[in-house]
Amino acid sequence: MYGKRFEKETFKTAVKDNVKTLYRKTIDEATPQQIFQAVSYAVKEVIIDDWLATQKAYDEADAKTVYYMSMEFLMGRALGNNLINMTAYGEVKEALAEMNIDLNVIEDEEPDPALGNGGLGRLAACFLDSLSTLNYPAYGCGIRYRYGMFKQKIENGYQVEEPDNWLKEGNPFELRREEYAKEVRFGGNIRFEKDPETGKDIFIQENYESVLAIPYDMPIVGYGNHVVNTLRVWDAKAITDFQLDEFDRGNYHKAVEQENLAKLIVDVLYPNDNHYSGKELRLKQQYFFISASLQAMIAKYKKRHSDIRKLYEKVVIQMNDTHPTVAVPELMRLLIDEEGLNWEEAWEVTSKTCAYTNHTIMAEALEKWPIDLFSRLLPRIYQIVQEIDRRFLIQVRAKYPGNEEKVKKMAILMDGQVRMANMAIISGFSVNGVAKLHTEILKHQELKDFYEMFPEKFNNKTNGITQRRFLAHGNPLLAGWITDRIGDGWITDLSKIANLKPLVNDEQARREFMQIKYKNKVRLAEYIKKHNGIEVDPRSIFDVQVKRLHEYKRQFLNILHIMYLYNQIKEHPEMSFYPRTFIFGAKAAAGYQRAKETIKLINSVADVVNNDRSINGKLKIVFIEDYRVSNAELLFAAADVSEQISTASKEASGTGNMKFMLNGAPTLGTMDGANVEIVQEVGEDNAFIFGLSSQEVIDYENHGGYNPLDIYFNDWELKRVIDQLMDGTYANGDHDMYKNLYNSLLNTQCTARPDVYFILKDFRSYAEAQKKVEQAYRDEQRWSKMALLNTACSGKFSSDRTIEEYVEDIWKLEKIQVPSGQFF
Ligand code: B1N
Repeated sequence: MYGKRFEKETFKTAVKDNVKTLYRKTIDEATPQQIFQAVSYAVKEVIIDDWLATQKAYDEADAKTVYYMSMEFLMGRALGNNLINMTAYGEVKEALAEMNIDLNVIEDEEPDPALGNGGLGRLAACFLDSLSTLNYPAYGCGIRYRYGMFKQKIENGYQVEEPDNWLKEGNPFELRREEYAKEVRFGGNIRFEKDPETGKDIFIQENYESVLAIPYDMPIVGYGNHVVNTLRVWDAKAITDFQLDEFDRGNYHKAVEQENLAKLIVDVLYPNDNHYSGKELRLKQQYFFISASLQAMIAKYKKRHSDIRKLYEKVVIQMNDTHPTVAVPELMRLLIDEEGLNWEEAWEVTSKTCAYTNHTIMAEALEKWPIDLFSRLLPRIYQIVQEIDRRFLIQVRAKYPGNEEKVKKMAILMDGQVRMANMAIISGFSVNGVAKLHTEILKHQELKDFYEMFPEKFNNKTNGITQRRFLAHGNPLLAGWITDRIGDGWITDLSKIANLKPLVNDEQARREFMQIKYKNKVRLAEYIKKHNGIEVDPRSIFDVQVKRLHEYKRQFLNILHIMYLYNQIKEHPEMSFYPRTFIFGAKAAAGYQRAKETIKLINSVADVVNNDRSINGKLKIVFIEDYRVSNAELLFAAADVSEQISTASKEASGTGNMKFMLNGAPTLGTMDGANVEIVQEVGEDNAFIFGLSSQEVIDYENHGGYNPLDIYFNDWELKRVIDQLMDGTYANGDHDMYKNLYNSLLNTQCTARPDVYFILKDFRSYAEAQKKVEQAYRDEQRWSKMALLNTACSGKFSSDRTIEEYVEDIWKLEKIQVPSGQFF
């Protein structure tokens, strides 16, 4: 594949040389971090040649390229993943071992690049992996945040946030590309003139502030195909030192302001998942990376093409939720003001270039910018949005004469706000949801009016995950076993994993499969011992819920049920009870009070239960600190049960659910998001489904909810659990600690609806499903079949499948073959 470059002796020499040139040290003197850097540079050197070869092949083919625009890319560590994809992991591991270096230890030296919150950002990362593996030309475009997702510490049971200084030691894989810098302008006013020669309107932005956007490129290595695409993330720098105009020269104050703006703009990722905060700085971030990316995209196009009206033949822009949708008016601006197109021409190009993915129906996540803020920050962009809106409303009124209700619902500008989703739907050629159920809800509820007007734009693209990271890298024992049994075709074609199905009836195979699961549980138990100081029994059921902390995801339901189990065990010590380990991992947005209280509750219950000797270790509760991509890989590999218990209709898709399934953990979940499709693939008997359906939830919501007191007063065991929130059992006698959580369920004083997420309503059904999990687990034969079947039926959930669907229905790309770049 790579000539001699990964052969042991060559690679060892490369590493030793790097340690020498970078640190003036011998390999024995180097620290693990220095070895990580040296190894990474050795790997990068090989990547660079393929990177060059790839870009050359794309140029020669004049290939159409997708630009995946996203505020978040949750990449996770690069070193191990790059080695896996270069099919050099084994060789390099052995080469390092010969120098007494453990590759796993070196991998742990790499900070997790965490430029994302949760599912949306991780999906973007999986998509890039698949695009490269499937030979499609692609750019990821985003922001090089100085600080990524905060590091979570647990102190006295509470979450404490610490800055994630991920660039502290330098990022060996990135490439700074100063020569492609672009200027981005904010604020000021727009002066309008007529060009004396052509008579055309000209718009001149005056009194603006500007920053310089500097791209950093990160290689995205495909699996075994020499393709290297680019993730381009933008840094900001003040422009003042070399480019103030006549009027501003010597304006010290302005220079300082622009310096500050540049620093601030890329300083930190907003740590909100599924929540819109409406901050001016966030809008600045959005426009900053979009304007820079589009300028670069157009410049690249113009190198080979003279007619900008044909732009859509060579590029397509996928907007990852509404966060990058300012791309629509910015592309219009560039085409009209910079490229000289008229409105109709620019509109044709823009509307054939832009496509939008919707990731949530949570009302609090909808981006609606106040018009005063939006127009002050982006005056020219605002004019363009007004014109898009004006022209669209003419269409609406023509189609629905006299129906001003429609206008109100569909307009972009309404009630003093800019509604970004409406703009994206109106302006793009494609609108997609991220799982079947979610897309149906979009079409028939949330976006009904738009579906009626533009049915042809709507389509579904059920999410997926990359098996390279979440099986080949994260679970090497299982990956090796699967390859022994069915060959390694599954690595690039996960549908082949269905070839494991016959093994479900092979007792020996099942035993081996469960032995691997056991070893992975031991590996996780060691991690837990080291990080939490808690002993857990790898023979107990590992029941895992890892995801962002959000009320709709219902970690609260999980912990209430654990409190209920604990009461039962205490009350009936003689009762047979299969030992269980409940594992949580979750970050709460820094300002999300109820979410933080839930973390405290989980940790407090853990303290009480884990230290109660009278229950003989039947129950253990573990909260994994700082849940992130690297420890996620350990968790999926070791899980017996996958908790996917969102209120039906609220989780657009979920992707953790797929990672558990791939690693052989049956789903305990509601009929929500992609769970529905998981059950379809694996069969109802191989999942544990409970709770209200999405239609039932929606019906209740349309009728003002339900009365949780009816349940509270009629279910004494549940009532006891809820009362324990207030009686100090888990709060050292403090009666107020969980007051907010208690009120969210029963809420007798507040104005909001009580139990918005139907926790009490679903409690009994959840407890019964948990009972069934226990029964199934006791039957080793049955459980091993179920677990193996989950892995064998996970083929659909590869992001490779998802990407092929995007390509076929939306992007229309061609596969480009890349020769090995080793001769550069
Ligand atoms: O996107 C994932 C889905 O699998 C999840 O179900 C969905 O919850 C998640 C605002 C979001 N939707 N919306 C966000 C993230 C950050 C932010 O600032 C919204 N995340 C999702 C992938 O499709």
